[in-house]
Amino acid sequence: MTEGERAQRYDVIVVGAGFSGLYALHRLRGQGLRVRVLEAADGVGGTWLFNRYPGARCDIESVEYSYSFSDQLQQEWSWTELLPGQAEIEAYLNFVADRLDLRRDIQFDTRVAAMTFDEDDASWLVETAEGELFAAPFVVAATGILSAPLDPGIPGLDTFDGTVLFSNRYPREGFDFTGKRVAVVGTGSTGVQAIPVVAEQAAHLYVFQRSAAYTLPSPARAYEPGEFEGLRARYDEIRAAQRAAHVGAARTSAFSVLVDMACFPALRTASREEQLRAVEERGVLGALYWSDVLVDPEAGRLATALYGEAVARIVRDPRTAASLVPTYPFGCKRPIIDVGYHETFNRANVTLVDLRAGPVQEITSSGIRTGQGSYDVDVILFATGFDALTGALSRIDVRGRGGALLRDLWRDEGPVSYLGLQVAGFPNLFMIQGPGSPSAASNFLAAMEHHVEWIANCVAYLRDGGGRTIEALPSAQAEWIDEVLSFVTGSVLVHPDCNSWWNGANVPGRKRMYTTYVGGLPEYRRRCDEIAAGDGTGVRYTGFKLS
Ligand code: NA7
Repeated sequence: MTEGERAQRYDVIVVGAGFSGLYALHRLRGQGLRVRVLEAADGVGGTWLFNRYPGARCDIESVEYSYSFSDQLQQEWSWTELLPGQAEIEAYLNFVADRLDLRRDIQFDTRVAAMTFDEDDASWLVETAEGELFAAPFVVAATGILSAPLDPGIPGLDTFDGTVLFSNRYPREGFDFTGKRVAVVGTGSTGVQAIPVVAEQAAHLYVFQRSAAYTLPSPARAYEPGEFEGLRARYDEIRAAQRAAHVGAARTSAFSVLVDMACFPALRTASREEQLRAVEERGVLGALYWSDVLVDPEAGRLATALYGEAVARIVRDPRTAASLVPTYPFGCKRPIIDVGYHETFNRANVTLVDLRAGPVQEITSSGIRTGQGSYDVDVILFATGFDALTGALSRIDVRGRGGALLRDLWRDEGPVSYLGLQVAGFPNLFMIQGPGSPSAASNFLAAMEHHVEWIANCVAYLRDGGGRTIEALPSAQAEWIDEVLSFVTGSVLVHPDCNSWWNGANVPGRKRMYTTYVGGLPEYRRRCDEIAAGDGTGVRYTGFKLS
């Protein structure tokens, strides 16, 4: 018996049961397809299942960070907070899975290890880590953009006598930091959210900071009585505004700051008095809310200095305050919003270890040794981020035409794709939020729903006689990546001092390349629709080869 004959056959295999995988299942199943979702975890939720660290919270408003495709779901679910916390999002995804009866087509505790395209059969053979085989003409990789944890790679971790925690694999039962000496390593969005919460419990908290973060006060709060009900009655209007918004979010989000800045005067022409007044009135926001900060490097430098002044008004110890000022321009990393982050450094039980003064050298049995001294702790919480965008698929042996490995292609050429939906040489493999799409620079939910619908329509077209395979043309892929890069050339997003998961520079050995489409979701949707409609001669899916 060949592997193909042994395999369980479906019309579509979906990898992952997070936000994307659940909607892909619902949509494709609704088209009468036999769909199997393979999920490594024991429940639904994807990234939101694993990232249960203290303070984990979404930075986009709940009424926009939720499915819009079903008014029934919208009307039946009640959000309790403006920016939903991890637990509420996990509960929401379980509600959706139950309400849409999705679990019967999801196989949990099943990690996909390899996917190989069988050119003769025009189908994918999917092998799990447990040795099960599945085959389907189509695979939808709903593997998430922030789902492949990035290990810190610090020597000696296995010698540590205390407890090691990872924010992106946080224990389901939680962890009590009370009375413990704790190290948090990493000050990205995750560290910035966790640090104030851990500080309230720990006997002492050491924050190991490699790069300082620009962080702005979060508007997180519970909804007032009746407030959400008022919003729920206006979902049509809210979703219409969201659809028209450049980033797929028209209300409060971490992105609003970038949009709001444009409404303010220029920093370069502001008088010193105006600058100080801005900081006095709006704190750190006053340092950054100027229209020229993102577009004029000199204004960016002034804003960083002003941000330092704003931080120094909050953080009492001048050395700590100075350490909390970034050395790269604002806007080149995803904006971070926080609840009491800077204030936390005024606590007597919190110490900032600025690794610019001496990097981490090793983990010892009793703690962390750095170039500036050793720190004995009971617990180390790593908030060191992800191998984002391409990491999850790169960890699977994805072999396309001629046995080519996707991870090798991305290693050599960078994270290339056509529309972020397909990669040339990998027919019938669809990605949700692949590199080259608006994913990381948008409201993931809005971008994801569009991708699922585009893919579902494409599969329907093929099955209706359009062809057995669809495959991005290398020329179309190259042109698309050129276009994606053209949006960011010379911008703060490709600043050489900026190492982030947005450009892959946070992963040792990965090619540094910013390939998120920043032309806006409405324009991206228009382009995708235009491509699907074809060139007007009856040939659909421009830039793809259908056969
Ligand atoms: P990020 O934003 O990638 O942040 C990771 C942090 O960890 C960042 O401060 C890193 O410093 C730091 N880091 C990584 N490796 C090390 C080592 N080895 N030693 C010390 N410090 C290290 O990930 P997050 O999880 O915070 O957020 C990711 C996204 O999730 C976020 O943007 C939201 O969209 C949700 P660096 O900056 O590289 O110097």
